[in-house]
Amino acid sequence: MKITRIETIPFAIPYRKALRFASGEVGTAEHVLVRVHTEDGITGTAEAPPRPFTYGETQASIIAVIDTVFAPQILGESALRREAIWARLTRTIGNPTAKAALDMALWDVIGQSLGVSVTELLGGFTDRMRVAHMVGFAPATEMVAEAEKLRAEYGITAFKVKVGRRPYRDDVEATRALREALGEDVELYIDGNRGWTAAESARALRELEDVGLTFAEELCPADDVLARRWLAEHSSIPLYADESATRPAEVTRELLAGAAHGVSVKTARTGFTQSQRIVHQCEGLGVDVVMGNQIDGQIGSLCSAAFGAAFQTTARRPAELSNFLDMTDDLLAEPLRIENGTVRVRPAVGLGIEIDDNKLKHYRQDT
Ligand code: MUC
Ligand code: MG
Repeated sequence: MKITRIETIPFAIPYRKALRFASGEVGTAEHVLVRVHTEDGITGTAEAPPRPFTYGETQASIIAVIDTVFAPQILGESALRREAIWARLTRTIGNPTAKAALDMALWDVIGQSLGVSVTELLGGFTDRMRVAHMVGFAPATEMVAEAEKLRAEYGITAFKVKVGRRPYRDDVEATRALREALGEDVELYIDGNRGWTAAESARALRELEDVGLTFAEELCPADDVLARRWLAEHSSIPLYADESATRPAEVTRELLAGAAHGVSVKTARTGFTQSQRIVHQCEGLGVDVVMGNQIDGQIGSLCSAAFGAAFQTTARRPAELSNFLDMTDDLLAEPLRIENGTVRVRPAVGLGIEIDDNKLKHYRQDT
């Protein structure tokens, strides 16, 4: 199962409505399709979403690092030697979504070669994931209308509310409006993308105490080390680490620092190999996880669902899998569907990613 060729294809698909949050916004999915070809004719597929505001990667940097640094290190190697491949990739620091896409494409190759799905290969806990939807910045009435529409059309009953604006009271009002409109049965949690200071976060959390939030994610920057610890000690709502905990070592640091009570796992940045390590690390420590969203397209959401369904710990709570719904189109031949608030894992070998060639031709930017 020698790796013979690696393709990196830039493509751009516009969103109907941009997703806005404290660290940036995404109005076009300018992603990279990564394909790993092997000598037996098997091709593994994944996508890398550049998020410069979170990881410093761009579409051009992802293509450059894969083509010029990673591909020469792994061409000719067996796709089964994931650990050897990982050891080579991690000689280079950073570039998380480039590494993750390669890793997921390798798992796709292995699943196809064994005739099993990646979910079964990883653990096979279940065949579906409940869905949580991220609601981006907008006037409160629009945020409420979006959540109501997603509940009515797709049966989604868990929502992550983007916060981190100034003044923080705007976000408190929007979150409260969502609770009032959606009722007590809906799950709500918030994500600040490092937009507030610890003091602002503490005031906002206090004012949101009666809103019944499940948890609050990344309210202030990871570099505010003591302030985050102080916040975690004083918060009655559990705090989750997202962009501060993108590697097992960072997970350890955030948890031992007392800065977080739970961890967001994103396959877009830790692939399946590193995500699995983080999940087991959290299980061993008795720390909860949530399957997060890197503003993934359908391919990335399918990968995230395939991983989340593999483990009891990740399948326990709704996964953020629905923001592709705001894209005008996608590359999958058979679109990903959300029904009754759930995504079903594809009953296919590998990841079950089949690309629509006409769509790829239309959206790719390199021809
Ligand atoms: C999230 O959970 O933060 C926004 C920025 C990013 O890195 O991911 C998204 C969603
Ligand atoms: Mg987040």
